[in-house]
Amino acid sequence: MRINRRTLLSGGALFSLAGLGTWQDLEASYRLSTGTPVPATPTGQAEPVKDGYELWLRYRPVTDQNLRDQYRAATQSLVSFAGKPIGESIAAELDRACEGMVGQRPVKTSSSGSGGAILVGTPQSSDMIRNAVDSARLASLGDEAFALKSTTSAIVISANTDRGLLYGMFAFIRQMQLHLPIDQLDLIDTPGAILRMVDHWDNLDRTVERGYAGLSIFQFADLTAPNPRYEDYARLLASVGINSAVINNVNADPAFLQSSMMPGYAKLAAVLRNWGIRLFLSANFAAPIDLTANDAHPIGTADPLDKGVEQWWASKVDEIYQSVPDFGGFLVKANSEGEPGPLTYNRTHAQGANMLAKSLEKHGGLVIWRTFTHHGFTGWSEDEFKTFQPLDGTFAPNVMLQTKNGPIDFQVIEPVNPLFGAMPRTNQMIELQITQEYTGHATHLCYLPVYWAELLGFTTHLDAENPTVADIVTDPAGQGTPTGFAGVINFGDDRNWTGSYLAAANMHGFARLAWNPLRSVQEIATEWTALTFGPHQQITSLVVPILLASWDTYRRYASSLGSGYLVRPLGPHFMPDPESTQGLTHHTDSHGSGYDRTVATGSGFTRFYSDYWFDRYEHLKTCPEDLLMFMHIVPWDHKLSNGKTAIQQVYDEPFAGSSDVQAIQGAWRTLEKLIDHDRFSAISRQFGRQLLQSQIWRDVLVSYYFTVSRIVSATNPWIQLDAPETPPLLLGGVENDMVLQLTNATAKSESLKVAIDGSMDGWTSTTVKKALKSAETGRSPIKLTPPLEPSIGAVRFSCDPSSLTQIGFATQLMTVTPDASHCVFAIDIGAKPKDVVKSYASLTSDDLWQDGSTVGWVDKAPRDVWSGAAWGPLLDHFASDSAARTLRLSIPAGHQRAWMLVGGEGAGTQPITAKLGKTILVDTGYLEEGEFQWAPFALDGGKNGATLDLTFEGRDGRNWRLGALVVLKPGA
Ligand code: GCW
Repeated sequence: MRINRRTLLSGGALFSLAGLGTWQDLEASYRLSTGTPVPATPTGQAEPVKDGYELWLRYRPVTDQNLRDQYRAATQSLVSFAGKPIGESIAAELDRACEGMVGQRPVKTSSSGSGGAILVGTPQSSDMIRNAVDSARLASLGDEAFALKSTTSAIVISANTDRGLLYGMFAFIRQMQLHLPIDQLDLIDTPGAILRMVDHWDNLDRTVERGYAGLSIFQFADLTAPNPRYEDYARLLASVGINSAVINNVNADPAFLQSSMMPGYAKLAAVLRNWGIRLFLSANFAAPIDLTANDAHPIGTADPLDKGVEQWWASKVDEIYQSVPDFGGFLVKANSEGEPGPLTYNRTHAQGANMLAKSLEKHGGLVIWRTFTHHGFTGWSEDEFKTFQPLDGTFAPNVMLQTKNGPIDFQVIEPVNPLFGAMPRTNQMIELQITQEYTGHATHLCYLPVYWAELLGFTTHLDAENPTVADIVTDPAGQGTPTGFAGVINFGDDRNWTGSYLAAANMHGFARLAWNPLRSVQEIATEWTALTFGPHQQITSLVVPILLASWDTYRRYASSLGSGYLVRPLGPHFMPDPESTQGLTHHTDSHGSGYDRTVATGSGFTRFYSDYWFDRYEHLKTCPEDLLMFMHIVPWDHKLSNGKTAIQQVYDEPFAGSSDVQAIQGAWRTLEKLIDHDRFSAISRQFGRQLLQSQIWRDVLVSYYFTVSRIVSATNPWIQLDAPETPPLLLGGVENDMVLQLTNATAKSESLKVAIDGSMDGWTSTTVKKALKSAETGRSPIKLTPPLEPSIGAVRFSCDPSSLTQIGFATQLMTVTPDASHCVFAIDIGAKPKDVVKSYASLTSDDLWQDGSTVGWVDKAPRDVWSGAAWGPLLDHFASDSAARTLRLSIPAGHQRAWMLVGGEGAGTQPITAKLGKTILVDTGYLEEGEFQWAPFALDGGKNGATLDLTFEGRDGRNWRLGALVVLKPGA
């Protein structure tokens, strides 16, 4: 079997995949065909769903009576020859599924009787099975293949191993979940990739690097403690064919290898083993130094050629296998982004990997060595290839190289990493990022399988066979060569696992492509949608196109023409900030934009590909247009195949992408009757947030490109309100002086009248009048009065003439905090007096409560921290601690409204509660990275005033942080 998808990485091809017109068409045609107006209120007709916890393993009653009768009749009994422990999982899952869908559990018997039976076993285990399936063919397909066959009296699920049976069982259940017939089953299936792995970036303290769904599901402090979630996790992954899990971050704390962790690994691995999943660990290469530091004879080096180091690893590995006999091996990030590695000792990556491989070999373990290395932005796309390609053929047989799909870092779009196929004597794995670090976190819908399928189908043109990336990372010839897919998983301890309900589609899609990279993405998306929302044609016909177009929609507003890395490098990688990477990842000026990676004049990256691709990538004229700015600095007047100039394209695409989001939002609303209220409304809210964010991307990028180029859009000229460098902080309830920077990006002179938009409740402003010539920028003062109550978010301005297209007028992010004159307390927390917001009090770790104070920390104060993130005043400084801390306040009589400011990055995204005694005043829940929130609560000073102790605390002893506290005067 040779995979022979032959597609180019080109935007046109991708979008046609969805087979759609515009979203507006889609929504209109839906309404036309059904005659259904958008309902205003939930009807309650949809299936009830508690919380989305089941993901794609929902077993809802089959309502069609005929189908239900058919399923019932076919699942009367279970005859299973599967061994322990997987056989028990199979039986339990069939019970769950049949009970849920047809209201009966199959009776366990030892031979099939007259009623319909599910027969589970290898061809060797029973004559009936042997006769039913093509056992020779099945045998040739290896350990994980399975066959499903309907006979007159039984459903036969057969495989060569228990793991194969497990996958066959899930495939059978899926038929029923999708309401498909089960009386004609006749299929044999086998996975493409040998290792189908999820990589968790979970830390010991349960934070998740680039995680947007809460904390780690793994309770690392005590993995032996029972946790039903582990089993559900394993079931969910096994059901889509995942067979390996790396449970900790590649930025690995050496403590993960401490002996005290072993009992926990033994417990967890046993749960995973029940579901055919092998446990792997990320290992810190310097663990021998760290973990022997307090010994009588510390090792003091991690040099892979040092005998002591080698012995340390060998005995560590033996120790792990004593607890976890089927331990999978180590994943290693070495000499990358500050992680230790063999280069420190003048050894190669191969020497480092092979030393570890030796200790794992006798146990059947693997070393998965990441190739993601770079030395900052200069040469980022070249470093990895130059470091690893020359090492081809020098890695031990049980080493696999794990390579990110592209040469940079999980951008919206990148070319295929040239290492694929360039190391024919090395085992290669592809690393994809399911968690959406650069593709919108849990806010933007961005269905990545569409992109991944294109990457996997990329033809390398490296030799006469012309393998695709999929060929390289699977085992098309069935030779058992280690190959694989690793996906950086998006699971966390949020009840719905992935933060956003829709983001679960990326996990499902990753696994399904790892199983079969040739499967149509449309089919995969349809399967997920039907499993998640029920197999209703009306739902799939709308949701599937939404999924399929969503990556391209995101690409259009975030990465037109392959312009990449337009976010602040050391930030959360969520909001656009093109200026922060100017000169690093793009060179944008009045002539053009992009990055020169050509041999002729640039970094030479294009030469890493086959001649076929080199010839195309090297030249502006032949380079695929969706990668144009990745490979070249593209002159603004460069003509594209659609007849537009490059500048016109980077102007038009963000407008189109953002209006697609609006159309998607509208289309989604038509599903209100068909989807349970909780998920329907959560997803509606998500699309609302995505719409604002897409407008921010559009406004920031087009205004940036205009500001540097001063070229007026030929099709859709606009006027723009330029965003200030840091979001402003305004005082509520009083007049604030601000300066608006306005740009006329139209071809004519314009007289503009700008004021706060009438839809901004409680806000007033003066009106700015500004006459600007074409392409002119000017600044004007404005006086702005926000309401007293604190708020944070997008502020809208109106502009006359309103017929002009307006950029930036609805997307200015601002923080409002009440003017101190209206407050009992207006406290900027963690900031020294010199950094404090005007008229606010500072509260630092020095301010302990004393007699006569009105506010102060009791006993012990939290730390003062400066984020260094340039969020702006009030937001940059905060107090933080992992322990609960108490703030004593002396408040006047009466009811008072109070708010605390939370948010930021890292610990700022964690839930924080404020308590008064035992009463919880406020619990913030998790926040998005980079998000801030004013969390409201009420205080009561009684008749005579009161001294109150507020205790601030993180969830499960986690770090919390607090940026400000305001208490309004009674009646304010
Ligand atoms: O650039 C990045 C991410 C890091 C990540 C790293 C990697 C785990 O921003 O968060 O670290 O890639 O893949 O190693």
